[in-house]
Order: sequence, then C-alpha cells, then structure tokens
Amino acid sequence: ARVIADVSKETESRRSYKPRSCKVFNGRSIALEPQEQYQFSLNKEALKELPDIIDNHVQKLVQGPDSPDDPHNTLYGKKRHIGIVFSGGPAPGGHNAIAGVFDAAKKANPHSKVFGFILGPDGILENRYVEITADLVDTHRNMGGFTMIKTGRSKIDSPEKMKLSRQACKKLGLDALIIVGGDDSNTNAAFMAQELKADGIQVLGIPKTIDGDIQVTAESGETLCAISFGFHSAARAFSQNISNLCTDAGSDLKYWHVCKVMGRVASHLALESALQTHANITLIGEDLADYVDQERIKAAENAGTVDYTAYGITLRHLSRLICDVIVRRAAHGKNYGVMIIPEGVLEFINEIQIFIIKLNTIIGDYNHIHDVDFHAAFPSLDAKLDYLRRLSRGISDKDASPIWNARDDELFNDLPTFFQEGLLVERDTHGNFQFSQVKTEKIIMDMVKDYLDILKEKGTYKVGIDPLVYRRFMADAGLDAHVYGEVLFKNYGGTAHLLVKHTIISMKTLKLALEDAGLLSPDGKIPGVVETIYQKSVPNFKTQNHFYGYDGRGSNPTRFDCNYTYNLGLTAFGLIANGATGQMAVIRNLEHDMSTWEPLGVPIARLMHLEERKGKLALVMEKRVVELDSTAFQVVKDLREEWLAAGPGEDHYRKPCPIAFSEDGDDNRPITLTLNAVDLP
Ligand code: FBP
Repeated sequence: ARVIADVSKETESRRSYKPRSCKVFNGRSIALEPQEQYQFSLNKEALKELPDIIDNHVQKLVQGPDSPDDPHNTLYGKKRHIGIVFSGGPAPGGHNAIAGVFDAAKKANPHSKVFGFILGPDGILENRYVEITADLVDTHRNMGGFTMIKTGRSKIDSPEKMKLSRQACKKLGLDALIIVGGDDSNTNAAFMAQELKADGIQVLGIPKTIDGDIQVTAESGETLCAISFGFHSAARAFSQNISNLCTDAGSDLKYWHVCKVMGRVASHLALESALQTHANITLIGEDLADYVDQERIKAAENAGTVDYTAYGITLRHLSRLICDVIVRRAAHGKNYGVMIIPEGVLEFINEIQIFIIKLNTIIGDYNHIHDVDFHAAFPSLDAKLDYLRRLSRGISDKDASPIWNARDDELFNDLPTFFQEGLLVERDTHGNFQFSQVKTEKIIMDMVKDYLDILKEKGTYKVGIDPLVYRRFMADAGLDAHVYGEVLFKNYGGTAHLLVKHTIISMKTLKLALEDAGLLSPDGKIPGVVETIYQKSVPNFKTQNHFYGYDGRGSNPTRFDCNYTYNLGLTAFGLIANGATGQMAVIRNLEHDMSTWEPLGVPIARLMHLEERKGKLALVMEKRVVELDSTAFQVVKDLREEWLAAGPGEDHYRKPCPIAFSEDGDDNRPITLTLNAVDLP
C-alpha cells in the first residue's frame, strides 16, 4: 500500500469544481451580434500591411434560438472537429480553456471531436496530436500547467509551414483551430485564419500569458479585455513567495531580498506584486523610461543648450536611486528589505535598449545576408565579440554595418562578460529578446554594491540603531547608556542617539575615546556590548537574489482564472459555431462581478501594429505595457514612500492569502484590475 496518496484531498476537490458559466451560455444556443460601436485606431503604415480579414467587427455572444430544430440554431446539428494548441509559455488556467471548448462541443453534438496538438505549433507541423477525451479533461480540470498537451514556441511563418499546417488540419477534417497564446501566437492565428479561409477552416485565438500584456481597449476607451489569463494566478504565486521574504527580511534584519519577477517586457506582474505585498522597493520599467533628470536639464538650460540624455534613465543613474533609498532605510536601522525588479526592466533603460535593437538588427542582417544562423556561425562569445569588432571597423565591405561603430564596440566591451553573453543570447523564434536568460538583477545590484561601498567610505551609508535597542543592550550589560553615548559622541557634537544613529567612527577612534573617558574594561578592551553596537552601525550590505517566473507559470489557477478560462473556451466554441474566424475570444467586464461578464470576439488584425523583430519592422499584435496614468500605477506611486518605510517605525508589508481554491474573498481578482476600474478623481 502506498503511504502517501498520489492525489491530495485539495487536488480532488479542485478537479471536481465546476466553473461558473456566463449567463449567455445557459441557453440552448448562441448567436453573434456585431458591435460596431467598438472601433480601433490603426497606424497608417500598419494598415497598409494588414491582411484583408480586418473588416470584421467585434461580436458579442448573445443567446440564440432555443429550439434545437430551429435552422438558426447554430450550435446543434453539426458534428464538428476542432483542433486546439498551446503556444508559448505555460499559464495557469489553460486546461480549463480546453475543458470549456470540449464541454461546449460535446453538449452541442456528442459526436463532435476535439484534438489537441502536442508540444505547441510543432505538433501541427509534425502532425502530432491526441484526441481529447472526457477522462483526459476531467484529470486536468482546474489544474495548473499545460501538461495535458504540452506547449512550444515555434512559429508558423513560412509558406512551407503554412502548407504543412493546412495538410494537418485537413487530415483531421478540422472545421476550426484554436490557438491559445500570447501576442505573437495570436498574430500567427490571424495570418493562419487568412491563409486557411479558402479551405473553410476557421482559426481563433485565446489570450494567454502570465505577463498580462494582452489587453484590448477600443478607440472609445472601453476595455474589452482587461487582462490575459494566467496573470492573476502567477502574480498571486509570486506575491505569496515575496511576502514570505518580507517576513524573513523583517525577522533577522540581515538581507536585502532582490526578487526578479517575470514579464518579458511589461511590468504588470511587478506592479501587481507590489500591490499585493507592499515590498519596500518596486521598480516599474515604464516609469523609469519616463524619468527626467531635472538637474541636468537645468544645467543644460543655464549653458544655453539642450541635454537630450537627461530624458530616460541610465543604469548608473538607476543604481544611484536604489542606493539612495537603501541608505535612507539604513539610517533608521533598517539595513534590510525587499526589492522587486521586473524581468524586462532593461528594455526601458536607454543605453541597453539601444544595444538590444542594434544587436537584433546585426543578427537579423547576418542571418539574412549569409543565410546562416549567426549563433551557429559564431558559437563562442569570443567569436561574436570578434565579429562585432570587425563590424565596427568595417573590415569587410559585405559585413560593414553603419549601426555598430567604434564607440558602440568600446562601450560593449566595458560590460561584464555575463552581461555581454546575455545581450547576445539567441532571440526566440518570434525574434524576441529573451530577458529571462539575462541576470538583470545581478547587473543592477553589482552597480548598487559598488556605489554603496563608496558611500560607506564617505560615511553616508551607516546603520542607525534604534535608541530603545541601544538602551536595552547597555542596560543588559549593566552599563550606563547615557555615559557611553556622551563619550562616544563628544567629539562629534552629538547626543547619545546621534552617536549610534548617524556617526561612523573607526574602531581605533572608538577605543581612544573610551580610553580617554576611562571606560575601557580592566583588560584594556572595549566592552563587548559597546563593540556590538558599534559593529551594528557599520553596514554590511548582503543580498539574496530570487527569480519568480517558472514557478508561478506552473502554479494552480486561482478561482478567477478557472472561471475566466472555462468561459474563454465556451466563447471560442460559440464563435466557431457562428462561423467567426481571425478573432480572439475575450471576456468584457473581468474587472467587475462575474454576473456582468460579457463574452466577445475581437478581430485580431485590428489589434496589430508594426514592431521591431529580428531587426525589421513586422506586424504584431500590440503588447500593452503599464500605463503611467492608470489608477493602479498612481496608487503604487502614491504609496511608494510609505512602503519604503525609510523613517522610524515598522514596515508596511501586506500578507496576501495563499492560492486556496475554496476561497472567494480577498484578492479574488487582480488588484490592478479592481483599481483600474475606478477612475481617479
Ligand atoms: P508567453 O508570452 O509565451 O506567455 O511567455 C511569458 C514568459 O513567461 C515571460 O514572462 C518570460 O520572459 C518568458 O515567458 C520565458 O520564456 P522561456 O520559457 O522561453 O524561458
């Protein structure tokens, strides 16, 4: 007999949970109602490039005729074959999207079949699939990960791949294919929809990514999709861990816990984690990009010039800002804390962004000109650096690149090796820079440590000791706190507090001062307790680095994500049953009570813009980054100083509750959404 059951009670009850369905799905059929009031403003250049399926409207799912015999009843009668594929990183809730499609398809016609392509888009290209059965669905209901059919990051981007996809879909007799993915995968869905239209195969998307950067807002400002699925669960998982670190940091007062939080570009997850934990410092990339150095602007104005480099932030400046707040906390005895760094923060730092774009172009051009992969041609870092050096000198005409000059090369060579490697890391199949492979936190914290050393030398960075702690220490040792305080500080004109709080003196000076006052121990030593207090005031900056990403992607979904994804699956089926294609299933009003949720289909092509990929401008669904005028960001900004707690008094850490499936109380949807639903006065 097994001592430990394979399945815990919690898992059993999780699997048996039946997500709530939006009201519209309670009827016997679904119809679509065009919503012409929702328009999208498209960039002219993007418009020129768009496929011709853009002219469909946002469509609202409404109840259709009740009778199965009504010819307008789109759900019943037809036996359908539907393919589904996960694309990109896992996100909690994906299994429920499949469950939604499966339940709806079987309810409409028990002979319908759903096929899951294995290991992402490669499964389509290589014709690897599994028929989804009730057993398979039941084992995975409300469970995290994409384990049911796995996922992958390949892109269907060439005529050859399109041909293979068409063959795979036809072989299974698919009426429709659903791509569950992020911005790139939904972009792919739109192009495939266009391509497979003539074959009568519909292609739909479902917005997935823990990064939370798929959001849809109509031109009128109406939010049609407030967040992609998986965001809430991942943020809750990260916040739970970060909150535990807040407790740890505040317990032995020894470390700064530095938490890098996923989100390839946008800082939504960092923002949500800040709202959930009230960590001491949270960097928001979008905010840093907006930084304006007023002092430099003034200096330039006084000199009658304009300093363009004063707009946006440099790594050096960022490290100074971080040091400043560390020093402020230390002065109040808090030489510890918790800092959240978004994974994609480098994207928002001027000099790094320029490097990323330049290197993307160089790598893209190389691949294009030579028809050989850059990373295969230059496998080692040395080989890559050598190539860049040659480029900067224009040794080979064929390779000479106007974008990599001697200055670029010099600056690049000044970077630490691990960072050079990071910037040259292979781009993903969609041409994205892979921030998760770069030790962003190390780059920033190394600079912070260097500067803190300078501040320590200068005597600016020192640890204040709480007067109460000081007095207790002295009293425990039977020493007169006041007498020692006066002696230690008499040469510095301070009081007993100031001595310990604001002054750093060398051990030698300390000994001399005590000797003068006849306060050394009989054996000529500094009394132990005084030394302890002294040692405590000399800062030792110690960090522990953590990366919150893959763990949260694999966490079980929150109840919000379970309900959300199940309804996305039902929506996708409703769209299929009504002949829609090139659309993404979304739910409006996620930020409000579920009774108001409104399933919609949104034309993906209308959400595209031109973006740099592999050094070229390409049509991609637009990612949404943190908006600085959003209520959520403004709240974090307003409370920043309070959460920093750089004065006397306690920290303001918040304890989010763990992802307990049965709970339906606090944090039952992302705090960011709840806040953004409220307009600032
Ligand atoms: P998706 O956009 O595919 O959902 O992936 C998001 C993400 O988790 C990012 O936050 C992260 O940068 C990236 O995937 C990591 O990808 P990989 O699994 O390739 O390391």
